[in-house]
Amino acid sequence: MTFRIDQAFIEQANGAEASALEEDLEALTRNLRRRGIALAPVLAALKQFQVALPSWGVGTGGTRFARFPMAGEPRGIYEKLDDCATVQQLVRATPNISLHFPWDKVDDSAALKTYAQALGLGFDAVNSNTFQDQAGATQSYRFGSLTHTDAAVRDHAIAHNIECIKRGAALGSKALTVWIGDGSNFAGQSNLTTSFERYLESMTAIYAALPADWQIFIEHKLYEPAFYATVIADWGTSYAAAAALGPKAKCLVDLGHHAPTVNIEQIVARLVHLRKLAGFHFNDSRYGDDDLDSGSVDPFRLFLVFNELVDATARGAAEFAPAYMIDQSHNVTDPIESLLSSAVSIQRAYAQALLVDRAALAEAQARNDALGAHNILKAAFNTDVSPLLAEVRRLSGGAIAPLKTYRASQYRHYKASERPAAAVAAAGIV
Ligand SMILES: [Mn+2]
Repeated sequence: MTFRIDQAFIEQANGAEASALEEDLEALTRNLRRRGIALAPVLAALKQFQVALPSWGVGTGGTRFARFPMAGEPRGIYEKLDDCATVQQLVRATPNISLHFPWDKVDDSAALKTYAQALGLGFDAVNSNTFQDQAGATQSYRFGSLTHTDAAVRDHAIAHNIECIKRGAALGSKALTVWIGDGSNFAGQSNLTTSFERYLESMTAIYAALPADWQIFIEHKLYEPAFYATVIADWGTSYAAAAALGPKAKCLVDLGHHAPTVNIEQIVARLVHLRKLAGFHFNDSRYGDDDLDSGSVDPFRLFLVFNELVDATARGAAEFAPAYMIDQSHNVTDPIESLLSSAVSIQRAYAQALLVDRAALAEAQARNDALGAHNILKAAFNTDVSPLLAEVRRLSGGAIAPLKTYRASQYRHYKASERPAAAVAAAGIV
């Protein structure tokens, strides 16, 4: 018997929160009305918002040093889907799951799809993995994959990516995300030009295998595991590759994959302008690719990213349909709790961005009123939108207080006895 949180339990928990929510929502509605902001369109936009969950995010992550497993962790893709469904049940904004192959490989894709559908889940972009060797592999990625000097290794990596497309197509996915760890640890180790040329050649072969309605997302990352030079290190290289490949290729922005002081919202603006923004891997960081919970370190930056996205939508930017996904490593928390709170943080940044008075902002910018313009952004950022987010969850059947309701359900306690410890697949830090 698999424990699931009963919908009646959520309704009951909501009952205890309802009157406080009503009061807070009334106060916020009055506040927004004074500022000339209508609630209905904001609520409607929030109801539409979805961010995908990473299958590997429901397991305890790890660092380069260690992983500290917790009781009740999912032991395979079916149990991962159970946990993702629990997140979705409580927040109602995460109905799609992003799989990672071969970690989530199954023999029967149809059975997996049916199981997911029964839980109300679908599948987002699938991710390939050529940054580690799998048991029994005939080629090694020690010195690279799609950019390897040996054509046999490149072909092996290309074949894996094409297999990911086929597996994803069987599940209803529409995109392949490619991140490679290829690069060099020593100056002189690789030729900086030819390694990129080999990447383009390999990606061209993968691109040719995309179904008509598929896209390929190129994920760049500044460094790690290649600490001297990474082949796809920045958005410029990613854009060059996407432009060379064709219209189905776009650039994916993982918030942690930049130098600490880089202006990510400006990169977002550039990719929107170039019609090449694929979407996001959301997380937060303080030093590098820390994969911390979204909005936990710098919620203002997350807001500024969403400000660009809402601005692009308001302007009717062409070919603009970014995919949103969480990509985090949960080292010291219950992963479900981190995903619940991260999904809410991402929605919060979006809601705040929806409150920006764009006409007033454009006017202030035209007048070169620097502080006036800044204060318009700050007024939106400083608005506590918690009641709005709770109301959207309540209207969709979710929990007014997701974390509190999750803890009260004792979900993890039940899973600890249902899922005796077993060897768990490696954590994903990409
Ligand atoms: Mn990522």
